[in-house]
Amino acid sequence: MSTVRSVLALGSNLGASSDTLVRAVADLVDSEHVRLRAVSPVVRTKPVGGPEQPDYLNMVIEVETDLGPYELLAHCQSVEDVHHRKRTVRWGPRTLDVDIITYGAWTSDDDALTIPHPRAASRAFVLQPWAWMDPGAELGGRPVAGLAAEAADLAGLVPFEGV
Ligand code: A4P
Ligand code: MG
Repeated sequence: MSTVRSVLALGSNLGASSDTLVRAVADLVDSEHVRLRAVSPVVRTKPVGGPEQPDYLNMVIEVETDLGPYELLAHCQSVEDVHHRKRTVRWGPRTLDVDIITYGAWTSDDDALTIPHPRAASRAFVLQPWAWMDPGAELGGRPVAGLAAEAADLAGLVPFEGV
């Protein structure tokens, strides 16, 4: 069966965020269709956009999957739901957000699933943990580490040392 490598970005700024991220990674790979390939460090980040809200914890993982892209999106959303994600304010605080950043070399401009994620290339909270996880990673033909270095929110990012 053919499989695809996909980078997923996780974020949380409500509740016990550190525990939520650990449990969400376990939930995402608790499927015979999804294998964990790599895990980034967790970073603490200043919120980008949206209303006044707490700092986030962010991380990325790389998985290998035989799910199609929309099946993977549904899987990610079901894990958000397990963690009581409520969709009220766009870019508002959340217990858990799981975004698909890349899905192999596949691209899509569908509003329901835009791949690569349309805002990933400018967000240090995605790019920096990704570059630490995979120093050779590229996005849109550019090194992820270089994109991270240029991202406006890099100054608000620090490694998370635990609670
Ligand atoms: N959707 C389209 N493409 C994708 C994709 N590649 N991955 C659709 C996941 N979903 C995708 O998402 C809204 C809709 O986007 C979904 O129905 C899906 O079909 P959502 O998760 O319900 O809403 P959202 O997360 O509030 O919106 P959005 O546009 O995904 O927000 P962003 O751009 O992800 O921003 N600051 C820091 N420091 N850390 C963060 O993690 N996150 C955000 C959210 C803002 N600021 C942040 C952080
Ligand atoms: Mg989202």
